[in-house]
Amino acid sequence: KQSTSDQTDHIFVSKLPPITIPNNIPLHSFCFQNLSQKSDRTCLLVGNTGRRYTYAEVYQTCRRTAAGLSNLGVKKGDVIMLLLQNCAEFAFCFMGASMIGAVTTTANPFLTRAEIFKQFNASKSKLIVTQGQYVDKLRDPVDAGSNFLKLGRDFSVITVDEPPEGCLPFSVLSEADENDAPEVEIDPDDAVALPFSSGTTGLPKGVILTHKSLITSVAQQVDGENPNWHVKEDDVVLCVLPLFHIFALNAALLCSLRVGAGILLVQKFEMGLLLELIQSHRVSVAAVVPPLVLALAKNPVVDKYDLTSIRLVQSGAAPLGTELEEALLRRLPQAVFGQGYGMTEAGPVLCLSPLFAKQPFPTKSGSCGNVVRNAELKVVSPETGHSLPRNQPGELCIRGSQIMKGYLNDPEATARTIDVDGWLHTGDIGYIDEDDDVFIIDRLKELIKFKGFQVPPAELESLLLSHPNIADAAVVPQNDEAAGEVPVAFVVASSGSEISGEEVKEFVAKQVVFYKRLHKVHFVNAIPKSPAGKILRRELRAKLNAL
Ligand code: 4UU
Repeated sequence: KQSTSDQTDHIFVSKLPPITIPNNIPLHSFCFQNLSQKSDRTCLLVGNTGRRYTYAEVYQTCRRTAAGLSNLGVKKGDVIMLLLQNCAEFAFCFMGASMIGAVTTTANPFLTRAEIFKQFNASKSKLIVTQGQYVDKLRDPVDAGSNFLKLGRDFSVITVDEPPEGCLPFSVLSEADENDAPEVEIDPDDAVALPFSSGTTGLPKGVILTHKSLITSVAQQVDGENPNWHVKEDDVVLCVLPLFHIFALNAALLCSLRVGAGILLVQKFEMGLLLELIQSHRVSVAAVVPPLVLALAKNPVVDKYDLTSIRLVQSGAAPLGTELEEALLRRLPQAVFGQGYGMTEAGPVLCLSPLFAKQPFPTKSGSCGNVVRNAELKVVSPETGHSLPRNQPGELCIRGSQIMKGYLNDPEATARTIDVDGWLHTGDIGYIDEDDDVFIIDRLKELIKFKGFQVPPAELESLLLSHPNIADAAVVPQNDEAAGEVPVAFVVASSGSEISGEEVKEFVAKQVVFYKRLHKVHFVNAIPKSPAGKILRRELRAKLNAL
């Protein structure tokens, strides 16, 4: 991207004063700082087993895991893949890897085998930590370009439960001698996390988040005299959103570790069980996505449970309507409700409701919050590239030490996203009003969000084009009550071929994780494109709305 700065740059910052952020230390040191003050407190509480780990136990197990990873040959700069539902071992591996300067790439265990290995190969992962039930997907040799990879021969698989044949038990990590972990020098700009995101365009890419980025993001939320996300050590934070996504990783795990709060790990979303756990463990803080707000606000079973312990609810990852917010507050009148606005590449948090602060500021319903402290926000006109004053919608851009270092092995995509002045372009259209409240009103980028999950149209389009009976295709979002958005396809059949909408849907469904499945297929004669060959997505979305 070219520079978008000019003499009259409109730059917005937080009302909260800037703070000093210790982002020159490694992430694990930051999260476990002041360990002696919290060592006996509950750190992780595993919902499905009831098992509790204190901060001292978690720290020690992370150190053992660091040694165990090192014993398996993982070195500084190497990548490990976590293919896990929420569990304590996720935290042990993530922090253990950090301790030896290794990097964690996180993936949804529901991904198909092809999706998993695309990420595995792109990230050059050395090993996979998963659950026994997913190992079959990892078994047959996979084509990694020129050579075939085979489980046990070319990469190790460690399972957190009973290891199937050829896999290692988790004890190889958790029961290693913590003194075996090598001492490594960690630079603040070294990578620590490598989540995958399609960003504003194209296929999923590795997002390099460094020690400095994640420390900065966490500090922007929970540090300072007036923390913006005022979670305290006597809070019990609900972690039901998947830790493989940046929202839960950052808001539920890293922020909670920093402040010394308890983290309730919920393995999978099941309403009755979730409510039971919230009630019995007196959950006080919850990070949620709009579909979960919908369930909490509308499901009659909620009335059977005592949820009065909840004091803070943060919704993020997708837009939330004001009606739903009001419905939730009728159910949880004692709670403070607000939004967080994040993006994997942004480190992830850009905006946070000022209602979550220790000394809160008022805000408006429907706003995704105010820009976080120690960061700059600007709104850029997609037409002119100039920054805009208040109340004028444009592309939201953010600058600060929290943003990603770049995409893995993709300097072009990095340059398209972070401009020469260091501004990260989000692809979201929004504005900032006279009270600093930020509103997101549209998406400039291709991305589709199904219940907060990323659905990259480019990935589905390339799959569709691989079908012999499909000549051209475009995938766009259609609004959906329950999911927010669902992917639908416009397809041009090859001349003389016959293919039904059902066949197209099934062809895709077999190859992708459930949330990327097509909900509808429209056959057309041609896909509208710009002279440069870009799909005119706006036109297709308008066509959908007119149907
Ligand atoms: C409208 O969704 C995320 C991260 C969310 C997050 C993280 C930490 C929220 C709060 C928090 O504390 O990341 P991605 O990369 O999966 O998707 C990013 C995109 C955004 O660019 C935007 O289009 O998801 C959409 N999005 C939202 N849209 C994220 N939050 C919001 C929101 N309202 N509050």
